Formats: sequence, structure tokens, C-alpha cells
Amino acid sequence: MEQVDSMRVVYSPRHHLHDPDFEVTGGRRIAGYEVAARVESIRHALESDPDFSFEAPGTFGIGPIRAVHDAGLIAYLESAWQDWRARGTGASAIMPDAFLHPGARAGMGDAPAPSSPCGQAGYYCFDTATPIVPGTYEVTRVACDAALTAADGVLSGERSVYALTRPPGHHSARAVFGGYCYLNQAAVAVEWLAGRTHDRIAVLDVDYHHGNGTQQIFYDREDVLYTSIHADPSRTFPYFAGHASETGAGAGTGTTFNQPMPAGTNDAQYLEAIERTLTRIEAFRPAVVVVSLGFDTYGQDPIGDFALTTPVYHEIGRRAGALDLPLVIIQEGGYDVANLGRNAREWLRGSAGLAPAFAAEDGVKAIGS
Ligand code: SP5
Ligand code: ZN
Repeated sequence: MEQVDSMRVVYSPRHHLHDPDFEVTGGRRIAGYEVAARVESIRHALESDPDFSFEAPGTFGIGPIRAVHDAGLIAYLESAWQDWRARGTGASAIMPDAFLHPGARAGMGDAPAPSSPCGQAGYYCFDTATPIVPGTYEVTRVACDAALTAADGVLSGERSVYALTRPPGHHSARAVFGGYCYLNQAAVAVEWLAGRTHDRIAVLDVDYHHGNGTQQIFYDREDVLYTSIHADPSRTFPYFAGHASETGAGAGTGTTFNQPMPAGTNDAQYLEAIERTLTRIEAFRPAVVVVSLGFDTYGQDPIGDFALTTPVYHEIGRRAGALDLPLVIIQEGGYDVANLGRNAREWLRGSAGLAPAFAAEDGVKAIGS
């Protein structure tokens, strides 16, 4: 068998510094799903596999982040915790109690930016699942550095590099954040790659949720193709974006491709959707593909309702790798901590042209609930 180089994994243990312990979802305060154990599950699975090699992120500064995010949002994320501690309620995490809903100011023009801590929270954050804690800004900056390190790796000739990061990023838009996401790592990598290559960049977003932030940031761009396969927003977060009718605007008309999927979506249905997406990406002839990789499509995921099994992740990865384009792979969601490691390992092995680590029937049996 042909010997392939090990796949580079960009990882920093600093993600532990972002550790919110709750979210408010469906009217309930619950333990948060977006926990440090997610990334550690993947780290353990890949560290035991000699086909992967770990490295620390480099540092790329604020410039690539300013290129996609609003300056006010960045300044807010950077100083929010200090302001909250100085002027807030004593709570151990920042969460809005009122939102800038468009209807509240309809016909009255833009609201001035608020200066109170709760007002600012509701101005920049769009949900009640994305608390800011003391380490949040540092960790989301490290995640951007990891994504950029992966992007730099493929420009240096790597076939693919995987940024093993949290928090995720694809729900964060140019000027607002939410959905467990703060800065949008995938969007930062896309913009940086577009600037370096002066060429087209495609996004393959396979998280269970629609990447509303990434879609918005590139909605009018003709040089960036955003594709997503996700739970239909008519039943699932982020609720207000991700419909098939959203196809881009202006010069970017036709450069957004959404495939909303029904509850119970299985391996065969998913592979049909992947095939349609990969056909679109091939036709776009991108220089690089940025993958927003989520495993909340897994059948046992606690917040998803798809029925994917472990073996299909190898096949999805294999097909993405068969595009024969450089892949910058960035970790997004996936909340079934017990199986995250094996699912990620299979996806990544498939994308690198490596054999599955588990036999198909082994995977299916091990999943049985
Ligand atoms: C990156 C990412 O995957 N973000 C997802 C954010 C989802 N936030 C809302 C979660 C709603 C969970 N509903 C639980 C239903 C349990 N049956
Ligand atoms: Zn998700």
C-alpha cells in the first residue's frame, strides 16, 4: 500500500479557557452542549492514530478577522467580559435579556449602539445559547489562528489540514454572533484564502445546522461559493436562514446553494445531497475548499434529528477528498461526545484516501442504543 504523509491537525489546549456551563434553550436553562470534552474526544481518537500529527496554531493577528467582521463586534467581544465584571450584575457569564429585534424599530431608522452591558449583549448577540465567559475572546482568537494555520498549510502544498477547534464559528455573521459561535473561523479562512490566491474559494458546510453567518458574509460574492446541507430551518435553529430559495444576491446571485433536509435523513439521502453539492463545487472550479465539519448529523446526536451512522462519515470524507482540491477542514458542531472521536477519525481518514478505522458492521453495532 502506498505510504501517505500523516494529516496535520492544528490543536491548542487553550480551548479549555472557554467553559460556559449553561445555555437557555426552548425555555429551559440546561447544561451547555458546547463543552470542552467534544474537542478532547476527537483529540484522543486522532492521537491514537499514526496517520495524524498534531501541531500548535501560529499567530496571524487581528487583520484577517477585521476583513470579515464588523469593528464594533470585534471590540465588543474583546472588552465585554471586563465591562461586565466592572458594571454588570455579578453573573458569571454574559447573556442578553433583550434583543435588537428588527420589528421593535421598524420605520424608525437604526438604533444607536447601546452603552450598558445588557444593551450591548442584545445588540451583538442573537440568541440565549452563547454566553461570554472570561476566556471566550482569547479562545475564539486561538480558533481563528488555528483555521488560518490550516489555510496556510494548504497554500504551502498540503493536500488537507484539519483545525480541531472550538467554539464553532459558522453561525456568527459580520456584526452579530450566536449559535455557540463568536468569531467565524471558516469565514476568516475563506477571506484570507481569497486574498492570497486571487482565486475562487468554495465552502462545504456539513454541520447539521445551516451556517447562516458564513452565508451572510459571502452572500453577494461571486468568488465565494457557499454550500450547505442541513436540517430545514422551518423546524430547526437557526430558524431564519437556510432555505433553498436563498441563492445569493447581486454579483453573488447563484453562489449560495442550500439543501434543507427532513427529520430522519439517513445515510443514502445524505449521500445523494452530498453528490449534488460536490457537483456544484466542481463546476465552480475553486482553488481551495473550506469545510465546515459538524457531526451533529449523527443519529445519536442530542440536538440533531438526522440518522447518519459512523461508516457514512468515511464515505462523505472520501467523496470530498476525491474532488482532488486542497481542503481546509474546520471543526464546527457535533454534541454526542462519546462518538465524536470515531466519527471525526472516519471522516478525516476518508478525506485523505485512507481506509476506514472501523469495519462497517462494527460501527453500526457500536452505535446501537
Ligand atoms: C455550531 C452549532 O452546531 N450550533 C448549534 C446551536 C444550536 N443552538 C440551539 C440548540 C437547540 C437544541 N434543541 C434541543 C432539542 C433536544 N431534543
Ligand atoms: Zn450544528
